[in-house]
Amino acid sequence: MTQTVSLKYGAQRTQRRDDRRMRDFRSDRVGQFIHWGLYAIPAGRWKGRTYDFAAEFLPKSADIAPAEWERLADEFAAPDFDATEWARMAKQLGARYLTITTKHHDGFCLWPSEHSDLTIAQTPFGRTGRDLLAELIDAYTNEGLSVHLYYSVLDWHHPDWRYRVETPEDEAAFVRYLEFASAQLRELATRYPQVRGFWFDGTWDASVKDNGWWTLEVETMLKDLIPGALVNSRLRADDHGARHFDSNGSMMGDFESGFERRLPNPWDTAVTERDWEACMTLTQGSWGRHVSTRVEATRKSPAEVTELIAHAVSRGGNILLNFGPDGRGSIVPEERALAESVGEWLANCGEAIYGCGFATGWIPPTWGHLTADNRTGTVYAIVTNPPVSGVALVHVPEGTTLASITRVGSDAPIEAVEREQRQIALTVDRTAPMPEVFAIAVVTAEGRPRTEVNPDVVT
Ligand code: FHN
Repeated sequence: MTQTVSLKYGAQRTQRRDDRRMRDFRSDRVGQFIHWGLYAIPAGRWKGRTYDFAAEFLPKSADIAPAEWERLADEFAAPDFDATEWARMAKQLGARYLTITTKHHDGFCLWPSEHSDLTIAQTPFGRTGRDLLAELIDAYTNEGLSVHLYYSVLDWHHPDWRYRVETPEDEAAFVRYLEFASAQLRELATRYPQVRGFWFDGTWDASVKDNGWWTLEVETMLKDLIPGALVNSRLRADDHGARHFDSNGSMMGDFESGFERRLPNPWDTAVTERDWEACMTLTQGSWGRHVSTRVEATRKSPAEVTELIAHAVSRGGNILLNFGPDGRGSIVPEERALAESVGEWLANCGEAIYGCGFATGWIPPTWGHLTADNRTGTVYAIVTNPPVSGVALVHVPEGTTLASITRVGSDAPIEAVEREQRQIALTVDRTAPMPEVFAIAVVTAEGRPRTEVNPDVVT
C-alpha cells in the first residue's frame, strides 16, 4: 500500500498537464537555451588567467570581489546584439522555443528591474533606452518561437540571500529576500506577459528547501498572472524540503528539469511517464561564453548533438541546447556553424523529432533510437551508431505488420529484408556524416494504423 504524506505544498496534480500550451511544449521537442550576462565579457578569463570551469562561475573561481565584478556592467554595451539575427539563427537551428537567462547567480538582471541596482539599466546598452528582453521576445515570437524566462533564485549579489537560515537575523534577511524575488518575478510576468513560461534554477540550498511554501506561492502567482504559464520542477520544494518530486513521489511543476548535461539511461522507460526536458551544454561544462582551448576541445559535433536530440525524444523528452553569446552580443562562429548543420538535419528529418515521442512496445535498439508519431502511426529508426555489420535490426512488435519502410530526408534506395521472428534487417551507411532516418509504418492485426505508440503527443 502506498504511504501518503499529507502535504500543503506538494504536487498540484498527479496526472500530466494536457492543455494546449503543454501539448505545444511537448511537441516542440527542441529548444534553445541562452546564457548571457556580465560573465560573457571576461569569458572565463580574469587578470591574464584562464579558469577552466563554467564561465558564469568566474566570480567564485577567481574569487572576485563583488564590487569589481559589478563594474563589468560599465562594459556591457553589446554593440553586436541583434535580436532578429539571434532569432533567425534559432529558427535555422530548428529550435521551437527559447529559454533566456534573465538573472543568473551573479544577480545581474537582463531587464531594468525596479528592485535591483545591478541591471541592464546601469549599462551603456540600457542607457540607450532599449529593452533587450523585449527585443528578444518580439524577435523570437516573430519567428514563431515561444519564450521562457530563466531565473536564478540563488543570488550572490543580494545582501539578504542566505544559503542556510541559522539565526533570527538570517530569518529576517531571507524573508526580505523572498519578497524581493517574488517582486522581481511579478515584475517579469507583468512586463513580459507574452512568455510561455518560467525556468527556475539555483533552488538547491537549504534556505529554499526550508521554504517550500514560497515555491508553491511563486508557481501559483505566475500562473495567475500568465494563465497556463509553464514552470519547471526545479523551482519546487515541498513541506519537507523534497525537491522536483514531492514526499509522495509526485512531480511538482509542469515538467521535470533534473536532467542537466546528461540524458536518461536509454533503457529507462519510467521517464516516459511524465514530461521532462534535459538541458545540455555544447562544450563540456560551461554555459556562459568561455574562451579556453581546453573547453573548446570538448565542443560537441553536430552529429553528437543530433544523437542527443534523438535520444531525448525517444524517451519522451525535450532538449534545451545551450548557446553562450560573446560579450559583444554575437553568437560565436562555432555555435552558428553547429546551428546550421543541426538545423539542416532537422529540416530534413524533423518529422522524426517534432511531435514525436516514445515508441511504446518497440525494443530500443543499440544502433540508435526509435521515436514514434501517433498522428500517423509511424515509428522512426534514427541510426546514430551504425553497426559494424552495416545492418540495423528492427523488431516489429507482436500484433503489428510492417506496411512500408521509407527513408526520411533522402531519396536513396532502401535495402531492407524481413526476417523471421518479426525482424527487419536494414542496410545502413556506416559512413553517413549525420544520422540516417527511416520511417517504419505498421498496421495492427485489425488493419488500423497503430495509434497507441505515443498517446501523449497530440498536436
Ligand atoms: O549553476 C547553474 C549553471 O550555471 C547553469 O545555469 C545550469 C543550467 O541548468 N544550472 C546551474 C547548475 O545546475
